[in-house]
Amino acid sequence: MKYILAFSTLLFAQIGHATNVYKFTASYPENTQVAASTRELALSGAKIIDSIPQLGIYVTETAVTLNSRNFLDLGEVKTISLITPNEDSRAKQPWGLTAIHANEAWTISTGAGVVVAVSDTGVDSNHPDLEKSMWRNPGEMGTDANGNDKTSNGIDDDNNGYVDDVFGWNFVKNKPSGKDNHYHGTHVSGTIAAQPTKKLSGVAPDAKIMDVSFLGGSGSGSEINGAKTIIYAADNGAKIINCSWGDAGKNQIIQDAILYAQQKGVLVVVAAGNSKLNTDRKPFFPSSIDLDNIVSVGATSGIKHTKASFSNYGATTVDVAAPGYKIYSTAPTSNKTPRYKTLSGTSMASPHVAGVAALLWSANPGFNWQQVKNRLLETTQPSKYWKKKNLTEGAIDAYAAVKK
Ligand SMILES: [Ca+2]
Ligand SMILES: [Ca+2]
Repeated sequence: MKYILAFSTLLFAQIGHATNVYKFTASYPENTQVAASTRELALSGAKIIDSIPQLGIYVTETAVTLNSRNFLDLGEVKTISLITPNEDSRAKQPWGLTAIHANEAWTISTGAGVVVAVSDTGVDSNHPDLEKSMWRNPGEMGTDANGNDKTSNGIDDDNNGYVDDVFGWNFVKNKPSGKDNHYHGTHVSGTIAAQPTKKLSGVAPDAKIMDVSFLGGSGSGSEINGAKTIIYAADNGAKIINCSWGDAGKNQIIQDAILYAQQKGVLVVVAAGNSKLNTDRKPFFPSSIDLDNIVSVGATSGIKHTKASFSNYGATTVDVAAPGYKIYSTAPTSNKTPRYKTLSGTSMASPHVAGVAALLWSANPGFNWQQVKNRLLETTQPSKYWKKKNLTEGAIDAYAAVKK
């Protein structure tokens, strides 16, 4: 069968002017009227102002009329929000490490060789507990032919479309990442891979954090930029992507991006949300997206894996639980002083599972995402508090996952 490029439009609400998103796909029947390519779009005079070529998505400044019709309405492109965590002023030791048996797991694996992308508000790469944990793009390190430092020479040395992207990319400000627009991403990153100190350690301290941000200081960002964080991570070597965000609106572009990540062999760990809801009935996205490479995580509130009262749940839509109450972790430095915060939320639970996935993948580098996910879900600690409330009816167990 001959494949042709099909085309569809969807409304893209943007302040100031109407914008259309054109999606090209390769799966429409031959008798469909189509725009043959981006060339046809260009000939129409429409100016492409944004795009995700990997997903066939092109955003134009003005509506255009082509010899075609709408085939697929992806819905309004919208804003996505952080799952707002609750803050607690009392610093707590990271009890979550005890609950998931991290100490025992570290006798086998500490996560070396695995890159975990944090799609969030950004990461403070100067925090002393995170500095050594940051992924550094090997294609933007060293010196160029003119003897200049590749990290800051203003050149896209590895030709990946991003100039001087040492730690990843900040899609809010369209510049290299390594700073936090907020504090959420730095906290999530500490739970995954902070260097061990007397106060805390990440679950996988030898894993590397790739900083891909799309949520700004107010904790919101666009769906298209959210998709770009996932695409960037999948294209630049991340094995795991942590997404501690979401909302109740279905978002097709995010789904397409996670499917793209699946095709690149990437596991996506997501927070189930903090609305006390059964997401089997009232879905929460991306947690409720039906793609196999997603692991959806609810929050526990104690060492016995009690369900945190705020946590969403769902016997089919939530996979596993992890510590998400009064989690002590890194916060952005202020005047060169490293800071810390104690936060609660499924945003804090998801990075515990992303960290365990890194331990497991490091111990079994030949595994594919499906094997990693299967092992994570086969080795949970049973919890009566999660009976019929998540797929495994249990909480993550780092040691059981890596010891086989
Ligand atoms: Ca680059
Ligand atoms: Ca450079």
